[in-house]
Amino acid sequence: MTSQPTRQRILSGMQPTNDSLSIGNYIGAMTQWVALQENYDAFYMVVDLHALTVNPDPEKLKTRTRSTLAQYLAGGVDPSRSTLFLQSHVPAHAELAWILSCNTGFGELGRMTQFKDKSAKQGIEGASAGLFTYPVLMAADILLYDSALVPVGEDQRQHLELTRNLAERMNSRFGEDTFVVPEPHIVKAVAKVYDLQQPTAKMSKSEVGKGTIWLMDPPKVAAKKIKSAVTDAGTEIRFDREEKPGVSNLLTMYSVFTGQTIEQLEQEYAGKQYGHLKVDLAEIVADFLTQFQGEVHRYLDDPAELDRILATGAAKAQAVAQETLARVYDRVGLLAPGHGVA
Ligand code: ATP
Ligand code: LTN
Repeated sequence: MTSQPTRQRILSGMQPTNDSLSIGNYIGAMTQWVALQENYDAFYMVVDLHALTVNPDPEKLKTRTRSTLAQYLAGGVDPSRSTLFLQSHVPAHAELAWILSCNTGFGELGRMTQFKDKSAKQGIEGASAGLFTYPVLMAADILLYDSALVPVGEDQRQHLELTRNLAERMNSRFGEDTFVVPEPHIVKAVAKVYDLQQPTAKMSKSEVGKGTIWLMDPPKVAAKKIKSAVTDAGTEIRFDREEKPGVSNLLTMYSVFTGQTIEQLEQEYAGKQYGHLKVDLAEIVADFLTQFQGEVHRYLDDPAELDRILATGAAKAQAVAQETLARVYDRVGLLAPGHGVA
Protein backbone atom coordinates (compact mmCIF):
# COMPACT_ATOMS: atom_id res chain seq x y z
CA MET A 1 0.00 0.00 0.00
CA THR A 2 1.37 3.44 -0.85
CA SER A 3 1.07 5.89 1.97
CA GLN A 4 -0.64 9.20 1.25
CA PRO A 5 1.67 12.18 1.73
CA THR A 6 0.28 14.15 4.66
CA ARG A 7 -1.31 17.34 3.52
CA GLN A 8 -0.43 20.51 5.37
CA ARG A 9 -3.08 21.83 7.69
CA ILE A 10 -4.83 25.17 7.08
CA LEU A 11 -7.44 26.86 9.20
CA SER A 12 -9.60 29.96 9.03
CA GLY A 13 -12.87 31.41 10.26
CA MET A 14 -15.35 34.28 9.98
CA GLN A 15 -17.58 35.85 12.56
CA PRO A 16 -21.36 35.47 12.41
CA THR A 17 -21.82 39.17 13.12
CA ASN A 18 -24.33 39.81 10.36
CA ASP A 19 -27.11 38.02 8.47
CA SER A 20 -24.92 38.25 5.44
CA LEU A 21 -21.24 38.07 4.69
CA SER A 22 -19.87 40.90 2.57
CA ILE A 23 -18.43 40.63 -0.86
CA GLY A 24 -15.13 41.58 0.84
CA ASN A 25 -15.30 38.40 2.94
CA TYR A 26 -16.03 36.43 -0.18
CA ILE A 27 -13.24 37.87 -2.30
CA GLY A 28 -10.59 38.31 0.41
CA ALA A 29 -11.11 35.05 2.25
CA MET A 30 -13.64 32.60 0.88
CA THR A 31 -12.25 32.33 -2.64
CA GLN A 32 -8.91 31.39 -1.04
CA TRP A 33 -10.54 28.86 1.25
CA VAL A 34 -12.20 27.17 -1.70
CA ALA A 35 -8.99 27.08 -3.74
CA LEU A 36 -6.88 25.76 -0.86
CA GLN A 37 -9.21 22.96 0.21
CA GLU A 38 -8.07 21.01 -2.87
CA ASN A 39 -4.52 20.53 -1.67
CA TYR A 40 -4.58 21.16 2.07
CA ASP A 41 -6.16 19.54 5.08
CA ALA A 42 -8.54 22.45 5.58
CA PHE A 43 -10.40 23.35 8.77
CA TYR A 44 -12.96 26.15 8.43
CA MET A 45 -15.14 27.32 11.25
CA VAL A 46 -17.76 29.87 12.13
CA VAL A 47 -16.18 31.78 15.03
CA ASP A 48 -19.28 32.20 17.14
CA LEU A 49 -17.29 32.73 20.36
CA HIS A 50 -15.56 35.68 18.72
CA ALA A 51 -18.94 37.15 17.80
CA LEU A 52 -19.82 37.29 21.52
CA THR A 53 -17.21 40.02 22.00
CA VAL A 54 -19.73 42.56 20.73
CA ASN A 55 -22.66 41.25 22.81
CA PRO A 56 -25.05 40.15 20.07
CA ASP A 57 -28.73 39.41 20.57
CA PRO A 58 -28.88 35.63 21.36
CA GLU A 59 -31.54 34.74 18.80
CA LYS A 60 -29.80 36.77 16.11
CA LEU A 61 -26.51 35.06 16.87
CA LYS A 62 -28.15 31.66 16.34
CA THR A 63 -29.69 32.57 12.98
CA ARG A 64 -26.53 34.31 11.85
CA THR A 65 -24.40 31.31 12.73
CA ARG A 66 -26.53 29.00 10.55
CA SER A 67 -26.69 31.55 7.79
CA THR A 68 -22.90 32.04 7.83
CA LEU A 69 -22.43 28.28 7.53
CA ALA A 70 -24.90 28.13 4.63
CA GLN A 71 -22.96 30.93 2.93
CA TYR A 72 -19.68 29.00 3.31
CA LEU A 73 -21.33 26.02 1.62
CA ALA A 74 -22.93 28.11 -1.13
CA GLY A 75 -19.56 29.77 -1.76
CA GLY A 76 -18.00 26.39 -2.49
CA VAL A 77 -16.57 25.19 0.82
CA ASP A 78 -17.06 21.46 0.44
CA PRO A 79 -17.69 19.38 3.58
CA SER A 80 -16.33 16.28 1.88
CA ARG A 81 -12.99 18.02 1.43
CA SER A 82 -12.85 20.39 4.41
CA THR A 83 -13.69 20.07 8.09
CA LEU A 84 -16.49 22.54 8.79
CA PHE A 85 -17.47 23.31 12.35
CA LEU A 86 -18.53 25.83 14.97
CA GLN A 87 -15.84 27.18 17.28
CA SER A 88 -18.12 26.77 20.31
CA HIS A 89 -18.54 23.04 19.60
CA VAL A 90 -14.90 22.46 20.49
CA PRO A 91 -14.29 23.52 24.11
CA ALA A 92 -10.52 23.35 23.67
CA HIS A 93 -10.58 26.77 21.93
CA ALA A 94 -11.62 28.55 25.10
CA GLU A 95 -9.37 26.33 27.22
CA LEU A 96 -6.22 26.98 25.20
CA ALA A 97 -7.08 30.68 25.04
CA TRP A 98 -6.75 30.81 28.84
CA ILE A 99 -3.28 29.26 28.78
CA LEU A 100 -2.19 31.62 26.00
CA SER A 101 -3.63 34.66 27.72
CA CYS A 102 -1.37 33.95 30.70
CA ASN A 103 1.55 34.22 28.29
CA THR A 104 0.40 37.38 26.49
CA GLY A 105 1.37 40.88 27.55
CA PHE A 106 -1.27 43.44 28.40
CA GLY A 107 0.66 45.99 26.33
CA GLU A 108 0.87 43.60 23.39
CA LEU A 109 -2.92 43.39 23.20
CA GLY A 110 -3.28 47.14 23.69
CA ARG A 111 -1.30 47.67 20.48
CA MET A 112 -3.71 45.69 18.29
CA THR A 113 -5.17 48.12 15.79
CA GLN A 114 -8.47 46.25 15.47
CA PHE A 115 -9.04 46.61 19.21
CA LYS A 116 -8.05 50.27 19.11
CA ASP A 117 -10.45 50.96 16.22
CA LYS A 118 -13.39 48.98 17.58
CA SER A 119 -13.04 50.18 21.17
CA ALA A 120 -12.67 53.79 20.01
CA LYS A 121 -15.94 53.47 18.11
CA GLN A 122 -17.94 52.22 21.06
CA GLY A 123 -15.98 54.04 23.75
CA ILE A 124 -13.29 52.30 25.77
CA GLU A 125 -15.56 51.99 28.83
CA GLY A 126 -18.12 50.05 26.76
CA ALA A 127 -15.56 47.65 25.26
CA SER A 128 -15.62 44.15 26.74
CA ALA A 129 -12.59 42.30 28.09
CA GLY A 130 -13.43 39.73 25.40
CA LEU A 131 -12.87 42.35 22.70
CA PHE A 132 -9.47 43.02 24.25
CA THR A 133 -8.46 39.34 24.40
CA TYR A 134 -10.03 38.53 21.00
CA PRO A 135 -6.60 37.98 19.36
CA VAL A 136 -5.65 35.42 22.03
CA LEU A 137 -8.71 33.32 21.21
CA MET A 138 -7.81 33.65 17.54
CA ALA A 139 -4.27 32.42 18.31
CA ALA A 140 -5.79 29.45 20.17
CA ASP A 141 -7.98 28.66 17.12
CA ILE A 142 -4.92 28.49 14.93
CA LEU A 143 -2.42 26.81 17.24
CA LEU A 144 -4.81 24.04 18.35
CA TYR A 145 -4.77 22.56 14.86
CA ASP A 146 -1.01 22.81 14.19
CA SER A 147 -2.01 25.03 11.27
CA ALA A 148 0.77 25.73 8.81
CA LEU A 149 -1.14 28.33 6.81
CA VAL A 150 -3.95 30.76 7.64
CA PRO A 151 -5.85 32.26 4.69
CA VAL A 152 -7.21 35.70 5.66
CA GLY A 153 -7.58 39.24 4.35
CA GLU A 154 -5.00 41.97 4.92
CA ASP A 155 -6.74 43.31 8.05
CA GLN A 156 -5.79 40.14 9.95
CA ARG A 157 -2.03 40.42 9.40
CA GLN A 158 -1.31 41.91 12.81
CA HIS A 159 -3.33 39.20 14.59
CA LEU A 160 -1.37 36.57 12.71
CA GLU A 161 1.89 38.20 13.76
CA LEU A 162 0.78 38.03 17.40
CA THR A 163 -0.09 34.35 16.95
CA ARG A 164 3.38 33.68 15.58
CA ASN A 165 5.01 35.56 18.46
CA LEU A 166 2.99 33.59 20.99
CA ALA A 167 3.85 30.29 19.35
CA GLU A 168 7.56 31.14 19.31
CA ARG A 169 7.47 32.37 22.91
CA MET A 170 5.75 29.21 24.12
CA ASN A 171 8.11 27.04 22.07
CA SER A 172 11.19 28.60 23.58
CA ARG A 173 9.77 28.24 27.08
CA PHE A 174 8.09 24.83 26.89
CA GLY A 175 9.86 23.01 24.03
CA GLU A 176 10.30 23.72 20.33
CA ASP A 177 7.61 21.27 19.26
CA THR A 178 4.88 22.72 21.48
CA PHE A 179 3.31 24.63 18.59
CA VAL A 180 3.63 24.86 14.82
CA VAL A 181 4.42 28.49 13.94
CA PRO A 182 1.83 29.42 11.27
CA GLU A 183 2.31 31.52 8.15
CA PRO A 184 -0.33 33.97 6.95
CA HIS A 185 -1.73 33.29 3.47
CA ILE A 186 -2.68 36.74 2.23
CA VAL A 187 -3.08 37.12 -1.52
CA LYS A 188 -2.18 40.72 -2.25
CA ALA A 189 -4.42 41.20 -5.27
CA VAL A 190 -7.60 40.38 -3.36
CA ALA A 191 -6.66 40.90 0.28
CA LYS A 192 -8.52 44.17 0.68
CA VAL A 193 -11.80 45.01 -0.96
CA TYR A 194 -12.72 48.65 -0.45
CA ASP A 195 -15.99 50.34 0.39
CA LEU A 196 -17.83 51.39 -2.79
CA GLN A 197 -18.66 54.83 -1.41
CA GLN A 198 -15.30 55.36 0.25
CA PRO A 199 -12.81 53.41 -1.81
CA THR A 200 -9.88 54.06 0.50
CA ALA A 201 -11.57 52.32 3.48
CA LYS A 202 -12.06 48.55 3.96
CA MET A 203 -15.49 47.21 3.01
CA SER A 204 -16.68 46.24 6.46
CA LYS A 205 -19.16 43.69 7.74
CA SER A 206 -20.07 45.42 10.97
CA GLU A 207 -20.22 49.00 9.70
CA VAL A 208 -23.47 49.20 7.86
CA GLY A 209 -23.21 51.58 4.96
CA LYS A 210 -24.19 52.05 1.37
CA GLY A 211 -20.73 51.06 0.26
CA THR A 212 -20.92 47.41 1.34
CA ILE A 213 -22.27 44.73 -0.96
CA TRP A 214 -23.80 41.87 0.99
CA LEU A 215 -23.85 38.37 -0.41
CA MET A 216 -27.52 38.27 0.60
CA ASP A 217 -28.39 41.65 -0.96
CA PRO A 218 -31.24 41.40 -3.47
CA PRO A 219 -29.31 41.25 -6.76
CA LYS A 220 -30.98 44.43 -8.00
CA VAL A 221 -29.91 46.31 -4.89
CA ALA A 222 -26.32 45.13 -5.31
CA ALA A 223 -26.39 46.17 -8.97
CA LYS A 224 -27.59 49.63 -7.98
CA LYS A 225 -24.80 49.97 -5.41
CA ILE A 226 -22.22 49.17 -8.06
CA LYS A 227 -23.73 51.60 -10.53
CA SER A 228 -23.56 54.36 -7.94
CA ALA A 229 -20.05 53.47 -6.71
CA VAL A 230 -17.73 56.44 -6.27
CA THR A 231 -15.24 56.62 -9.13
CA ASP A 232 -12.25 58.82 -9.64
CA ALA A 233 -11.18 61.93 -11.48
CA GLY A 234 -10.35 61.41 -15.16
CA THR A 235 -11.97 58.93 -17.52
CA GLU A 236 -9.38 56.24 -18.19
CA ILE A 237 -10.13 52.72 -16.94
CA ARG A 238 -6.80 51.70 -15.46
CA PHE A 239 -5.69 49.87 -12.32
CA ASP A 240 -3.94 52.38 -10.06
CA ARG A 241 -4.53 52.03 -6.36
CA GLU A 242 -3.17 55.52 -5.58
CA GLU A 243 -4.67 57.62 -8.35
CA LYS A 244 -7.80 55.58 -9.07
CA PRO A 245 -8.88 53.69 -5.94
CA GLY A 246 -12.54 53.47 -7.00
CA VAL A 247 -11.90 52.07 -10.47
CA SER A 248 -9.16 49.74 -9.16
CA ASN A 249 -11.59 48.28 -6.64
CA LEU A 250 -14.18 47.62 -9.36
CA LEU A 251 -11.53 46.02 -11.59
CA THR A 252 -10.50 43.70 -8.74
CA MET A 253 -14.07 42.53 -8.28
CA TYR A 254 -14.55 42.11 -12.01
CA SER A 255 -11.41 40.03 -12.25
CA VAL A 256 -12.44 37.72 -9.39
CA PHE A 257 -15.91 37.06 -10.78
CA THR A 258 -14.85 36.47 -14.38
CA GLY A 259 -11.35 35.02 -14.03
CA GLN A 260 -10.03 37.67 -16.45
CA THR A 261 -6.77 39.36 -15.54
CA ILE A 262 -6.63 43.06 -14.77
CA GLU A 263 -4.54 43.59 -17.94
CA GLN A 264 -7.20 41.90 -20.08
CA LEU A 265 -9.86 44.11 -18.53
CA GLU A 266 -7.83 47.29 -19.08
CA GLN A 267 -7.55 46.34 -22.76
CA GLU A 268 -11.22 45.43 -23.05
CA TYR A 269 -12.28 48.76 -21.56
CA ALA A 270 -9.72 50.96 -23.31
CA GLY A 271 -11.54 54.03 -24.62
CA LYS A 272 -14.75 53.20 -22.73
CA GLN A 273 -16.31 55.13 -19.87
CA TYR A 274 -16.55 54.29 -16.17
CA GLY A 275 -20.29 53.83 -16.71
CA HIS A 276 -19.70 50.89 -19.08
CA LEU A 277 -17.53 49.14 -16.55
CA LYS A 278 -20.08 49.66 -13.78
CA VAL A 279 -23.06 48.46 -15.83
CA ASP A 280 -21.22 45.28 -16.88
CA LEU A 281 -19.91 44.56 -13.38
CA ALA A 282 -23.36 45.18 -11.91
CA GLU A 283 -24.79 42.48 -14.15
CA ILE A 284 -21.98 40.03 -13.40
CA VAL A 285 -22.36 40.47 -9.64
CA ALA A 286 -26.18 40.29 -9.80
CA ASP A 287 -25.97 36.99 -11.71
CA PHE A 288 -23.51 35.60 -9.21
CA LEU A 289 -25.70 36.62 -6.26
CA THR A 290 -28.82 35.06 -7.81
CA GLN A 291 -27.09 31.73 -8.14
CA PHE A 292 -25.34 32.01 -4.75
CA GLN A 293 -28.51 32.89 -2.84
CA GLY A 294 -30.36 29.99 -4.44
CA GLU A 295 -27.74 27.69 -2.92
CA VAL A 296 -27.86 29.42 0.48
CA HIS A 297 -31.62 28.90 0.66
CA ARG A 298 -31.31 25.29 -0.36
CA TYR A 299 -29.02 24.73 2.66
CA LEU A 300 -31.10 26.82 5.06
CA ASP A 301 -34.17 24.81 4.06
CA ASP A 302 -32.45 21.63 5.19
CA PRO A 303 -31.45 22.23 8.84
CA ALA A 304 -30.93 18.51 9.43
CA GLU A 305 -28.22 18.48 6.76
CA LEU A 306 -26.54 21.52 8.33
CA ASP A 307 -26.61 19.78 11.70
CA ARG A 308 -25.07 16.64 10.20
CA ILE A 309 -22.28 18.66 8.62
CA LEU A 310 -21.59 20.40 11.92
CA ALA A 311 -21.64 17.19 13.95
CA THR A 312 -19.17 15.48 11.61
CA GLY A 313 -16.94 18.56 11.58
CA ALA A 314 -17.01 18.98 15.34
CA ALA A 315 -16.01 15.35 15.92
CA LYS A 316 -13.02 15.66 13.57
CA ALA A 317 -11.98 19.02 14.99
CA GLN A 318 -12.42 17.81 18.56
CA ALA A 319 -10.07 14.87 18.03
CA VAL A 320 -7.24 17.08 16.73
CA ALA A 321 -7.80 19.89 19.23
CA GLN A 322 -7.95 17.60 22.25
CA GLU A 323 -4.60 16.07 21.42
CA THR A 324 -2.93 19.49 21.19
CA LEU A 325 -4.58 20.69 24.37
CA ALA A 326 -3.39 17.62 26.31
CA ARG A 327 0.16 18.24 25.04
CA VAL A 328 0.07 21.88 26.08
CA TYR A 329 -1.50 21.20 29.48
CA ASP A 330 1.31 18.78 30.19
CA ARG A 331 4.04 21.17 28.95
CA VAL A 332 2.86 24.05 31.11
CA GLY A 333 2.71 21.85 34.19
CA LEU A 334 -0.94 20.88 34.59
CA LEU A 335 -1.49 17.35 35.85
CA ALA A 336 -3.45 14.97 33.65
CA PRO A 337 -6.72 13.80 35.23
CA GLY A 338 -6.17 10.63 37.24
CA HIS A 339 -2.42 11.30 37.34
CA GLY A 340 -0.81 9.40 40.16
CA VAL A 341 -3.98 7.50 41.01
CA ALA A 342 -3.35 3.77 41.20
P1 ATP B 1 -15.72 43.51 10.66
O1 ATP B 1 -15.80 44.45 9.52
O2 ATP B 1 -16.92 43.47 11.52
O3 ATP B 1 -14.45 43.53 11.40
P2 ATP B 1 -14.96 41.34 9.06
O4 ATP B 1 -15.82 40.96 7.93
O5 ATP B 1 -13.66 41.97 8.82
O6 ATP B 1 -15.87 42.12 10.05
P3 ATP B 1 -14.57 38.61 9.81
O7 ATP B 1 -15.87 37.97 9.67
O8 ATP B 1 -13.89 38.12 11.01
O9 ATP B 1 -14.64 40.12 10.02
O10 ATP B 1 -13.69 38.47 8.51
C1 ATP B 1 -13.60 37.27 7.85
C2 ATP B 1 -12.53 37.26 6.79
O11 ATP B 1 -12.83 38.17 5.73
C3 ATP B 1 -11.15 37.66 7.29
O12 ATP B 1 -10.20 36.79 6.71
C4 ATP B 1 -10.97 39.05 6.80
O13 ATP B 1 -9.62 39.38 6.62
C5 ATP B 1 -11.70 38.99 5.48
N1 ATP B 1 -12.19 40.30 5.07
C6 ATP B 1 -13.09 41.06 5.73
N2 ATP B 1 -13.35 42.22 5.08
C7 ATP B 1 -12.56 42.18 3.95
C8 ATP B 1 -12.36 43.09 2.86
N3 ATP B 1 -13.00 44.23 2.79
N4 ATP B 1 -11.48 42.73 1.91
C9 ATP B 1 -10.82 41.54 1.96
N5 ATP B 1 -10.97 40.65 2.96
C10 ATP B 1 -11.82 40.95 3.95
N1 LTN C 1 -10.32 37.53 13.54
C1 LTN C 1 -10.67 36.90 12.30
C2 LTN C 1 -11.62 35.77 12.46
C3 LTN C 1 -10.92 34.60 13.04
C4 LTN C 1 -9.92 33.81 12.39
C5 LTN C 1 -9.56 32.83 13.36
C6 LTN C 1 -9.32 33.85 11.14
C7 LTN C 1 -11.09 34.09 14.28
N2 LTN C 1 -10.28 33.02 14.46
C8 LTN C 1 -8.57 31.87 13.05
C9 LTN C 1 -8.34 32.89 10.87
C10 LTN C 1 -7.97 31.94 11.82
C11 LTN C 1 -11.26 37.94 11.40
O1 LTN C 1 -11.23 37.73 10.25
N3 LTN C 1 -11.78 39.02 11.90
